[in-house]
Amino acid sequence: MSKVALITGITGQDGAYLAELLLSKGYIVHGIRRRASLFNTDRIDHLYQDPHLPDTRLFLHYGDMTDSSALVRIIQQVQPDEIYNLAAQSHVHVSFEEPEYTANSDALGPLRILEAIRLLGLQKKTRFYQASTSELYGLVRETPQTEATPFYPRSPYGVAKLYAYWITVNYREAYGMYACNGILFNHESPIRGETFVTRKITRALARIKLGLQNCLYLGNLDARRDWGHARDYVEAQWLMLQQDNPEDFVIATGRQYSVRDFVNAAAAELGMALRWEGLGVDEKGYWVDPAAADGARERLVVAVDPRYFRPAEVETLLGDAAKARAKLNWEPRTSFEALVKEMVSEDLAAAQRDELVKGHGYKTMDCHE
Ligand code: NDP
Ligand code: GDR
Repeated sequence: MSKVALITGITGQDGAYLAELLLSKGYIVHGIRRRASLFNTDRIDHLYQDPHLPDTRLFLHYGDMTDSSALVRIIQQVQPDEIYNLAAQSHVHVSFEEPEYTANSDALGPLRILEAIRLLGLQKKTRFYQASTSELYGLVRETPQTEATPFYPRSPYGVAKLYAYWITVNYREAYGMYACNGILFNHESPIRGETFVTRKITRALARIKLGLQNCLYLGNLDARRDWGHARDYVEAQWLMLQQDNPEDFVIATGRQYSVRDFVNAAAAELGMALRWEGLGVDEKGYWVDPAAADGARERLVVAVDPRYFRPAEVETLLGDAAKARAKLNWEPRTSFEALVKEMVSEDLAAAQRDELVKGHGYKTMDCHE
């Protein structure tokens, strides 16, 4: 008998990689998607299976983390062996602008699912994974961060995820549920949302290189993160639900880079060595573009825009995944260099397609967030 999994947030970065992984393991996969005015299933279109065929193993349901009745209906219908709660308003900066909505979807959303499991009498059958985050550490108290490091969130997103973390622990302890938190550090990929800093950088630099965009505006270039690959991290999510006992795990690479390092690595991958000038808000990155119309003129390609500063910043994160290594036998497989290379290569290919479209007189879209 195939196991049945339910993924909230299946249309997001992790949801797409996890759905692919679970299908490859023979699971029947159900996903919750939101109604949108445009198609929002781009990331999972390659996994689509004709629902009219008898051996279909991927099913999508309309629902929302803010809508308890829809969540109960779907869980009752699907009777999942495993629920992966990945859905969230996941943008830290946006959470300062939409704090109440962020709390509703990211804090109360997981509670709604846990309650649905309990009220439907599924607490012995259904295992629950909560997408917890290194943002819980916020103003870090020790480095590197482990499962025992105290939390100090710095954004409405982090605070909402703190509630979600503890309600997951609480339901595990109170009702004996198999519920666990993956405390995942930043993980990226070519299908990372375009407004997160890594993807914003690889996409913009590829477009600048091809003359489709002039400048990349960023916020805090000194922020330091522990960046891994989403493909590796969803494997850890699955492993956490396959153990004898539910536990919480840090998932990280143990290597740390600044945003500026990421810009330099992506630029180097594109053959654009950058020269930096100024400090803080004056900081700018120049590139000597050999193909520039007026000879070897230096072009401004990166500038700081204070609009991207956050009201409270998480300056530095570095994880220690020793527990996951020991108990889950999990290791990150993708290096920082390989991650940057893969992201740049896919964004360059996309920019080349846009160049072709533009060459035929059509307008292409820019992304400024
Ligand atoms: P994405 O932003 O790419 O995906 C979020 C998903 O949640 C999308 O499918 C989105 O739908 C869905 N969603 C958002 N709000 C709702 C809602 N109210 N109801 C139903 N669905 C909703 O995030 P990632 O894939 O990067 O991250 C997955 C999870 O892991 C998130 O919870 C995130 O907070 C957490 N996390 C992520 C890390 C990372 O570095 N990527 C690190 C640590 C934790 P739609 O496509 O319609 O927008
Ligand atoms: P983060 O990721 O906030 O860590 O949350 P993000 O890529 O948004 O920011 C990382 C760091 O880069 C700095 N930064 C910028 N960030 C964005 N988005 N845009 C910019 O122009 C920019 N310039 C500098 C930020 O200030 C920050 O310090 C991600 C999300 O996936 C969360 O859901 C997840 O929980 C955490 O990672 C772990």
